[in-house]
Amino acid sequence: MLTIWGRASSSNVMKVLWLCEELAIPFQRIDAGGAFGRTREPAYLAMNPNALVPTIVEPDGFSLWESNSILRYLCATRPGGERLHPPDPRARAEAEKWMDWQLSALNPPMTTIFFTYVRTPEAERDWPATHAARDRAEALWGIIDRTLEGRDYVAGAMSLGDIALGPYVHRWFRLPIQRAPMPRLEAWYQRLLQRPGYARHVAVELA
Ligand SMILES: N[C@@H](CCC(=O)N[C@@H](CS)C(=O)NCC(=O)O)C(=O)O
Repeated sequence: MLTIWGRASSSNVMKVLWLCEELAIPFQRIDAGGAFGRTREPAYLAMNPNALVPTIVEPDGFSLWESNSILRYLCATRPGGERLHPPDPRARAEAEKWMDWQLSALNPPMTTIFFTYVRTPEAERDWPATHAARDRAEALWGIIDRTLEGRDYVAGAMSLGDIALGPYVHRWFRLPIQRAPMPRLEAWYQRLLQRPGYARHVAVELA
């Protein structure tokens, strides 16, 4: 059976758990990272020298880190994966650009906002940085809102693009921040909430 190392509160672990549910992939999860530690133990570092989660391990010992690479790998190796990661080069690229954009553009401001409200004691919060990050994130969510004009999912059909972005849109709508109205973004979030894997693993209390 597939092993997933990583605490369930990690956005990057959530993506993998959600995909496993979408594709009915059996797995066992082992808590690691954050308060659970373990990521600096030699055995973990041998699998993932970044000391981050998630890491997956196949029964034959093959291991892989970097959540979006894990999503691609699971789609390539499990039945039904092509449904969420189509072989057609253009359809695939449409989804992959959102995966790269999540890592490079969206992740930095969303991490700043999330850490301020959820992981940083009030006295230590950096408000100028948080306000700048909120502004930046709002501009980025505006890009998604406009992309969703006339489509249900970011690449047209449901894809790994939606899975990579899903944890962050939940945080965007749950954090106690100001948000410009974005009806298509809200409708997409509501659509994701209908998916059992998203509801179970991603749309959880912020921690
Ligand atoms: N780009 C990496 C980032 C991994 C990452 O930053 N993971 C965070 C949790 S979301 C982590 O391990 N933080 C340290 C910890 O939990 O101990 C990925 O997508 O997998």
